[in-house]
Amino acid sequence: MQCNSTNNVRILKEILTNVQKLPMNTEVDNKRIFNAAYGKMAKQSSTYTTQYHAAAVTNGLLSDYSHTRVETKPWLLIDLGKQFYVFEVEIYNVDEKVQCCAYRFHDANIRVGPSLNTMELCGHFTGPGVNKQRIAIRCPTLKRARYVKIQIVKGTGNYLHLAEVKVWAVNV
Ligand SMILES: [Ca+2]
Repeated sequence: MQCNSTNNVRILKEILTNVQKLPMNTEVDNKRIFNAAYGKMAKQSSTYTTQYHAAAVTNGLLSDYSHTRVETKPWLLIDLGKQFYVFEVEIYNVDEKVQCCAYRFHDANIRVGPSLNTMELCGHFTGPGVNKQRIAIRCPTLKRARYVKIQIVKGTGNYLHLAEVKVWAVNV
């Protein structure tokens, strides 16, 4: 019994190690991971005022924000400029001491794709968000993508405002 139990633990450890390796692809194991969104172009479905431009989410500062007008399904789109292997989208919610209403970030789909008509779901955030929350959305598999779209898909009277979005990726 003792021997079998030890053996089972060893087998279980091997399985867990292999499962943890699954999301990674040997093609990218030795490549450097970086924030492919930094300094890149961004658009949003509408702009509250010019102070709250979409590219505020890719400027590396947590002190400024993108901000749509009130809509049913507001969205934010980041153009990485070329294709990368994307594996995680990291979203920084607002600081309520500067900007109100972190709860407004909720029920959001995070989609990625090589073109605007071939977007796939990377993950979903139900929320509602809390003050200065950092939300890491790990795609279930590596996604080859140039575009990253964040869109609130539930409810009405929604604003989308975020401090920063990092797109962790490796070069293709
Ligand atoms: Ca920012």
